[in-house]
Amino acid sequence: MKSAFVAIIGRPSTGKSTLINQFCGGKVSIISRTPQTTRNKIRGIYTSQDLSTQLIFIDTPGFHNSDKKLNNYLKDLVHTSIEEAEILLYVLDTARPPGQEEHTIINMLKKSDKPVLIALNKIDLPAKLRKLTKEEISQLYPEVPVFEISALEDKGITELLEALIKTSPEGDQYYPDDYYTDQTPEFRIAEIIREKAINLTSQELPHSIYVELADMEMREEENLLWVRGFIYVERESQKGILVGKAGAKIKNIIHQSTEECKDIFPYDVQLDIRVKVKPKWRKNDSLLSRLLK
Ligand SMILES: Nc1nc2c(ncn2[C@@H]2O[C@H](COP(=O)(O)OP(=O)(O)OP(=O)(O)O)[C@@H](O)[C@H]2O)c(=O)[nH]1
Ligand SMILES: [Mg+2]
Repeated sequence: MKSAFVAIIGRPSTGKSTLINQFCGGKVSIISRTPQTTRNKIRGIYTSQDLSTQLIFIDTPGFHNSDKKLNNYLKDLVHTSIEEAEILLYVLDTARPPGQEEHTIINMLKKSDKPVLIALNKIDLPAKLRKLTKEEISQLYPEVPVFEISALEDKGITELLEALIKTSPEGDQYYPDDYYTDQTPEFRIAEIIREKAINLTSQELPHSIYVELADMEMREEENLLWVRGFIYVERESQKGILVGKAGAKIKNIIHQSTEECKDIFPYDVQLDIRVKVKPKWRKNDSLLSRLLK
């Protein structure tokens, strides 16, 4: 048996979460166009009995050079993921020019002395900048194998997976065959709600949102999980945006979240979700250390 922890590292919005979902064949990690959507170390599991392999992928927050408090927590998660992993998968977005962060990331990866593979993602998009990214990356990091992929359209994923398996050491199977994530229902539901809230609002609001569930109750006779939770924002005006006219926006967030829960859980999920204001939560250490891990 081969097994390995594989940390997926890269700048915000390069497609790391889309890729982990593609590897694991299910929704493990939430996705949005807004940078810094992922705020946790998210495990997704790929198991192949035929190939006697289990890979445990760790999706990480997009690495961004900023010293704001929340960002420092996110950067710490990237660092600890690199420490915990045996293989590092570095994902770049070929539709954007390589950024400042590439230098910091490459230095981090080189320092770790672990095997690194590079995935150049979004090759389904026009190839204008792809050559530039390829040239720059092969200069900065010449010895590392490079794979061109589209996480969205499932292109080049099999080849990348084969290379990861080749790189994996012998090891034990950590999770049963049918596991594709180790997340609790509570965490998954909160993340789904956050994804819908991000995707149904624009620009600045997503960074001000966090979600916490307060109560859950399994009603066996109805095969229903009842959930009460809160979407927190920083200001009254943001609360207005999230609630929407006559509650239309929050109703839509609840509706879309409930629909998605149907695809994931073998029971119905009923959501009772309210919006609350928590000023300056992004500066609150005890909250951040509870939320971001
Ligand atoms: N065209 C195209 N878009 C992609 C591809 N992979 C991801 N995207 C899009 O890129 C955006 C960001 O995707 P995510 O998977 O959330 O990116 P991420 O790297 O996890 O982002 P953070 O968690 O913020 O660091 C979303 O709009 C995705 O649909 C791809 O292969 N092709
Ligand atoms: Mg992500």
